[in-house]
Amino acid sequence: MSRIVVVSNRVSDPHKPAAGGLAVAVKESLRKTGGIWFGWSGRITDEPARGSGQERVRVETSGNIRLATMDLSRREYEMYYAGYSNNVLWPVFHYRLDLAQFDKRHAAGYRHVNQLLAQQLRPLLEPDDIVWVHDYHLIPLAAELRAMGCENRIGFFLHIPVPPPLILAAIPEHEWLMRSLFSYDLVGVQSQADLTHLERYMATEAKAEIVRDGVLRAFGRTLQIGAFPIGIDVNEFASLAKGTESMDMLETMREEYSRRQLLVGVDRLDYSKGLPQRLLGFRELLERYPENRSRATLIQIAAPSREDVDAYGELRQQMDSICGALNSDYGELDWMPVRYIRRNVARKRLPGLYRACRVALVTPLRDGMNLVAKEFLAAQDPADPGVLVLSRFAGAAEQLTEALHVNPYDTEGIAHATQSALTMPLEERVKRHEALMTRIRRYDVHWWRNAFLDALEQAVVA
Ligand code: ADQ
Repeated sequence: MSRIVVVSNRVSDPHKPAAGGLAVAVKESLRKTGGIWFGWSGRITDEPARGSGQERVRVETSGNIRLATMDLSRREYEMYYAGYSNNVLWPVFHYRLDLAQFDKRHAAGYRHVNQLLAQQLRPLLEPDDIVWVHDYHLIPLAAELRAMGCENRIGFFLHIPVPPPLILAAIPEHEWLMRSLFSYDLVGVQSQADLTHLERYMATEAKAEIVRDGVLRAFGRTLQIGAFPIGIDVNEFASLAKGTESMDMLETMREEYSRRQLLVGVDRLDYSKGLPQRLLGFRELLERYPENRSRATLIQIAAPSREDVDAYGELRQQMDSICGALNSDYGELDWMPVRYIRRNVARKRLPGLYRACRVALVTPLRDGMNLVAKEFLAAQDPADPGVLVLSRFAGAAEQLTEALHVNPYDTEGIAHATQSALTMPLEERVKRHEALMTRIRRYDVHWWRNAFLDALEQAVVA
């Protein structure tokens, strides 16, 4: 069996809990088989780093995984990570052209860091290694590796959505960027909608020949593309749920909120997650269905994220103001409608939190998949489960058809769906939960890993 080399922007200690879907999934997919995890250490060095070759890579061993990391200089970080990845690719791929800040220097910095990463990774690779590159920070990595003579099988998985071709075409460097995908043997996306957009882009903008479904040819190379919806580790989550931290959390919540119906949202504080709209939807619920006043409490956990990007600072202020107004307009001496907590919750406690809640509001404006939706369902008591209110614009909506789907821009729609969730009879809750769990179990993180790697091994390379 070939060794797996995972490359992602950030490498974190596999034995420490991580927020962020990618870290969770990569850890869970490498833990069983071992291999190399290569990428940025997360550290920024103030001195511009010099030199090439091996000198910037640090290799540590953590169980059966070798962690190969390098630091970035402040300038590299600003151009590649904050500048291009988070101010161009993240907003555009989430359909937010209004938030994109195009700057040629950032595009050059992005390319430079991808070159640098390829240079550092190249000597670590054995000829039989299978390389699995993750996410939008590293789109041109395979092209850089190929330019250095690397002939390994290389696959790429995009964790975020693929927008329609004309939105992608707004990126000034889109031709270069998307062409570089042809250096991979397999490109995986989260959903059928993403796959359709990718194929249409390749056919119309890159003039690729569609050899057959999922196989494209252009620039002298054949590329296979496919949808591989990411899942969670259901068993690991179930055992977390039985752990003391989770049980303590459940008990604390039940004591603290014994007379309330709880709703929960758990997200990174990111504009793609639709948090202000969700809070306004909850406000609308209290307005339209006053029986929920003094009764329903929304617990919104939001982990701070990318705080050096302007749009995130604005979102933080917006949330402070919406939550403040909600609590002061509707709150009573013995009841606050929203508990807004801007930090991470320890992963071990999450199942207990989810289980204490009757409804989860997962209402992103756009999301590649959204693992919180799946975690919430996996944490429920099958005999008395909670209800998932899910944005139709989350990748997860394609799979989780028995959730209550909403348009996250429609605050009244969120209010009505939330009311249906809060009042749904037990029998219907159980039925929906069962159907959803069958799919979550079947398409778990192991399925995702195996389906992607099998397809990569079998991809026609030419
Ligand atoms: P994210 O945008 O980070 O991931 P998501 O899929 O919801 O979004 O994953 C978040 C993960 O981090 C979950 O495991 C969740 O439990 C955890 N998490 C989030 N906020 C937390 C908090 N405040 N406290 C503790 N834990 C928290 C990207 C894409 C998604 C895609 C994943 C995986 O944007 O669409 O589903 O990658 O591919």
